[in-house]
Amino acid sequence: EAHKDSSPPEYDFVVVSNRLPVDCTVEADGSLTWKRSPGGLVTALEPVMRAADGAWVGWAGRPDLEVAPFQQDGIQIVPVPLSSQDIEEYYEGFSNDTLWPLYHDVIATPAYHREWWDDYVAVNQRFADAAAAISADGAVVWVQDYQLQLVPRMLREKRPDLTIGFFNHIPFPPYGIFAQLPWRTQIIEGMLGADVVGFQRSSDASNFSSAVRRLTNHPTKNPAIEVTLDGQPTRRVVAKAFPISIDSRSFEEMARDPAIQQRAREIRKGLGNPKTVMLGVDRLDYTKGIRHRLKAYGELFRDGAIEVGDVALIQVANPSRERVEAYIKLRDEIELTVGRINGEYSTFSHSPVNYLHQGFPREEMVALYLAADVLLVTALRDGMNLVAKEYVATRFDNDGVLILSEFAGASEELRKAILINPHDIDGLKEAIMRAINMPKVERTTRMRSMRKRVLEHDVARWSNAFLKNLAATRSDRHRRIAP
Ligand code: GDG
Repeated sequence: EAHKDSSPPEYDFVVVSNRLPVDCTVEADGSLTWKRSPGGLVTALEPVMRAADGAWVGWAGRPDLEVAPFQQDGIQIVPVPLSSQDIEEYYEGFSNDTLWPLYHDVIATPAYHREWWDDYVAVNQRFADAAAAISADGAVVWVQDYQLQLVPRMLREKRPDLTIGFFNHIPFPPYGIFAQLPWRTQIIEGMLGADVVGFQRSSDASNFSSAVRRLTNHPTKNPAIEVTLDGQPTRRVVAKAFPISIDSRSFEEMARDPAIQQRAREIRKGLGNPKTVMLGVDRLDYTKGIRHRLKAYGELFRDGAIEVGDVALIQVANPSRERVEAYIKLRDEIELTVGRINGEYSTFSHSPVNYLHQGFPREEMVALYLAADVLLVTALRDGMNLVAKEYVATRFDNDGVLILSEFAGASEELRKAILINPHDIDGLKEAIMRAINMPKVERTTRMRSMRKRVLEHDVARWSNAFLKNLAATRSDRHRRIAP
């Protein structure tokens, strides 16, 4: 589309997220190159972007980087700069050391610092301004996740013509926990700037509605919230669940690639072809229950229920938030535990745990999923958990056993997994033994049913459902202005 040179270009569909869907590398000569980061969200939104003249607003992942907007693979990229202080206060601080633990049932203690909050407000305003500046009249703007909860309201104040969506990728906590937040009312009012507020599970949506009832005078009637001003209703917000998913077909396609299947065999061979390969794939995060998993696993060796050589666990712990104190401590604890288990039960040729504090290419991840007889998802709290869905999508052979925490959003859909409470170590041990010994017929029945769900409910279906609800609120709004 042609734009006048004097005015900034305007877009009909704008996505706003903390991170852009591209990664930047600085070349030897100092120039920047950009590579698309292959997340499900980009894959799902790409067709929408192409069809609707779309732009993506977000941070490029490096401090103090001022880059002009550019086009990448048909998506207009609009970088928002963050200073090292913003990274410390808005990102590592308020987002990842206040909101993240608070929203995950205070598994770690949230830190409350007024300077962090001030910077969170300032950075949210920067994102809102950037989105407001490039949105066409009546555009649809979709804001993503907990780092940007104030953006919907800030945008609406500047641009009442916009249709605004917000999706929270992580859980929304019960009011008794949320109430700790000194800025709880501002957060709620910030999110209510959106026309549709989406969550992973219906319990997250109802926790949000309770917080609205406790903190504001806006009447709620699920899933609607009537936002009032001086007691007069002004507009209607819809708060409901839209469980996110993955680009299921692309995982299945990769799994059908003979080179990746060969790689899966090599991985098993490298482990000494044990009877059972178990796998964990997580960002190294205290919400993922990695310690609980290791505890159960280690005890099974101690009990003599499993033996080294017969069973091997691959634990991929993708480095994450490495400057936040709780993550530094967690890494030490996990590595101590892994060292103890291996020290105790390794032989010269085999180790119980193959621990990898590394990230891998997607092809390697798919090979790992194919190589694993059992996938362990033991999150103490997780918005959805895409790893569980990726494992299922990969297993076109209808084999493999998923052990899945009840506290991950995915457990609402993947009912045929072995569902566990990760706090119950004995229960977890039983689940592991059951997975190891599960007959092939049962594995197939369960995997088939889970695959049906994941292949039908993919990420495109998720974004379509959200955007359809968003479009419906727009027509509703027009009706209400001119009945
Ligand atoms: C948040 C919510 C919600 C991991 N290691 C590697 C790698 N990964 C990929 C996985 C998966 C993604 O990262 C992780 O997604 P999860 O959903 O499991 O967890 P979070 O990062 O905590 O995501 C979560 C999600 O947002 C979406 O709404 O489900 O609940 O916490 O795709 O495959 N990918 C590659 N190498 C790795 O080493 N290539």
